[in-house]
Amino acid sequence: MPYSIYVPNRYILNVSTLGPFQNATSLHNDRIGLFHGDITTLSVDAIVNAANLLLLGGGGVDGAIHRAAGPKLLRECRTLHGCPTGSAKITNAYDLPCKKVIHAVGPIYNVNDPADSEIALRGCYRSSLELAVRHNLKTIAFSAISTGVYRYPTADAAHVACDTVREFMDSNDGPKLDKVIFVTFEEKDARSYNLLLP
Ligand code: AR6
Repeated sequence: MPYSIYVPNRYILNVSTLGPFQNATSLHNDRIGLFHGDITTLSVDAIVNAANLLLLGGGGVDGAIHRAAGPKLLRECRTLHGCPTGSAKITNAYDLPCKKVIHAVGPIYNVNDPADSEIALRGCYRSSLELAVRHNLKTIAFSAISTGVYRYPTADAAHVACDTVREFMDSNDGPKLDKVIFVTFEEKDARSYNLLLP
């Protein structure tokens, strides 16, 4: 079924034209999309921030989300008292066009223990999806958690993201979500997701 996202002042993005998800059925393909651009422009139910343990803002996508949401976001984040790595917390979205922001804390990639980093990254995606379902949110857009200053290799991170989302969609809670969108900002991220979601 065609599905569109309203991108303010820009254009209507039709994500139904996206290609198949590797090892996935049409059940997955129809409900997973890619968007190349700024996550703060998406009027989905929830966007997922790549935050840090303190949840008090920062650079990268975290900085962009806080700038676009306005100072009330930081005020609410202060009441959350941080969040452990591999987990996520939810706030209102204030001046952003989406309804909620889910703040996920990705791992700082550990070259000496990549398995540990993977467990934490999977935790981010799973916790965010669980929060979305708990709050009755149907459309969720993920930033490429940990692939910036936290240095998680992009292709590995994209694989973890796709695999965890597919697993969730196959779970009992999976049908409660209408659409999951992976947002790529840099070319390297776009290339990795294009390979997985040709
Ligand atoms: N829209 C979508 N994606 C973006 C945007 C944007 N506006 N801006 C950057 N990205 P990073 P991390 C992509 O470094 O690695 C912060 O200071 C970017 O290209 O933002 O999880 C936090 O406070 C990259 O692919 O997050 C933490 O301290 C992805 O977002 C720390 O950085 C994630 O890059 C978290 O590091």
